[in-house]
Amino acid sequence: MINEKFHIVDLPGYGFARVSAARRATISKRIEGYFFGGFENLVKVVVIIDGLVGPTKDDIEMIDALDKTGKRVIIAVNKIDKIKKSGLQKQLNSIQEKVGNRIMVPISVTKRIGIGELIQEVFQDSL
Ligand SMILES: Nc1nc2c(ncn2[C@@H]2O[C@H](COP(=O)(O)OP(=O)(O)OP(=O)(O)O)[C@@H](O)[C@H]2O)c(=O)[nH]1
Ligand SMILES: [Mg+2]
Repeated sequence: MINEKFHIVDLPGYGFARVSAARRATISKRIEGYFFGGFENLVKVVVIIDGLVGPTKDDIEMIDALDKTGKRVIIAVNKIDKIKKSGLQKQLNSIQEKVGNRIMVPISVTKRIGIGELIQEVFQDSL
């Protein structure tokens, strides 16, 4: 809870944990309900993708589906510390091409790169 105004909620990824298939299905349904159940208080979603891997089919599907609901989507491109400096711009351009005209913030959690920019995007118009 932030400033008694909004919540930041951390959800598990689509690969989530090494759990049973049944448990996985339950979690999956809950996530779907949370995103696609018409929950109006949910206004923004940060989709964290792996910068080295680029957007997976699941990432693109999730981003497209969220877009359709009218939620504002921010794509955090994480682990950019793992990309060779000389190839970084090329990789970011390639990711941008795949995710289309959407807000994308390159970050590294471990090297603390882009965190300020991401916070800026998350809190834009909400303070
Ligand atoms: N090199 C590098 N490793 C990172 C970075 N961010 C996270 N990791 C590593 O990636 C692994 C997974 O990180 P988590 O924060 O657990 O990822 P998550 O998306 O919350 O995972 P789930 O909740 O299980 O979906 C950990 O070993 C982290 O240390 C980063 O920016 N750079
Ligand atoms: Mg997690």
